Amino acid sequence: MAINVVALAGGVGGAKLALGLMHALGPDAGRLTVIVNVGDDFEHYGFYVCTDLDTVMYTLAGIADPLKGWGLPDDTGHTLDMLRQYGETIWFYLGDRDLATHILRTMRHRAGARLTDITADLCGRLGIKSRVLPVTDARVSTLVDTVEMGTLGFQEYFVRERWAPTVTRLRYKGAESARLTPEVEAALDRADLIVFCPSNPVLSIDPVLAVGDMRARLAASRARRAAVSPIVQGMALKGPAAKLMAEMGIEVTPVGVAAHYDGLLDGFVLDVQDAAHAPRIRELGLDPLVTDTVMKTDEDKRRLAEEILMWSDGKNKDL
Ligand code: FO1
Repeated sequence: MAINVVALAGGVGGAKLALGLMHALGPDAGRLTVIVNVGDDFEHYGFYVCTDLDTVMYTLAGIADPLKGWGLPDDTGHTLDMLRQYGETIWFYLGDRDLATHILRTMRHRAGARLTDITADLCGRLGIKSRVLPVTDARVSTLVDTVEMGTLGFQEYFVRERWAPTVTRLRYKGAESARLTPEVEAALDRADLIVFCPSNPVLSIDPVLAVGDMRARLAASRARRAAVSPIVQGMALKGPAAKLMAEMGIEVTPVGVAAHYDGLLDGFVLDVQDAAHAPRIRELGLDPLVTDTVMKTDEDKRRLAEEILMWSDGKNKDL
């Protein structure tokens, strides 16, 4: 039976599972909607840069840099070289080919187009069959309060400071007044399965949950809802998730992640290496799916996605 799937995603980790879901759905790839974080978006040299949207878009189009997971492979930095020649300090890499995306997005946004429509157009031109939606068309900015450097913008914290400062609080500026788009609302209403990708819970998923009535809609959804742990063996698969969770007082285990999403899930996917945590996941009232969650190859991504699709269908409930 064909089902409608929604994936909530941030950047690289989320994009990997989104790709697995797209492949697993095969001819039904059009039934996948990826709802993407916009808290990392910022304006840089006048360009409207949406890193998570681009990472998901490039990944689903099969053109993302396979090593970094973001940007385009073998991109050149001539524009940045010239900026350096002008004496600019370059701390954020914008490749020459990647700039094309920022140029088109910025141009169309200045002309009044919605981020949703711009993204749909870019994805269409790249031949992506699934839908990629920003969670909102409003501007939401993740702000990072730190001990050492005061408040930093997300990319200043993440890229310029290489997530070294100690975080005391995260704020998602603009999220409360932002509204979900009608496209996001419709996708949630139609969904049979909602997957929280293994993205950073506090940096990537929380800013999605903070928009409008997202939490209430997820809590009330009739869909099967599962999250995939980005924490394996007490470590983040990528990036600062473990460091940040510790700094914010969240237990750095799959149980900590599952508890963080309190009231929003039916199931929780944790790695075989963390199988010992399954009973505590059950104690939270969640159905644990213990499997290989480390996605190295496209086959890994597809297999994990297939297992989640089967779980949602009740076929491997007791795993
Ligand atoms: N990440 C880095 O660590 N350094 C960069 O210079 C950088 C540039 C960049 C440009 C475009 C883009 O789409 C992503 C980029 N990223 C870079 C990744 C990005 O900062 C993070 O992946 C996400 O925002 C976190 O999910």
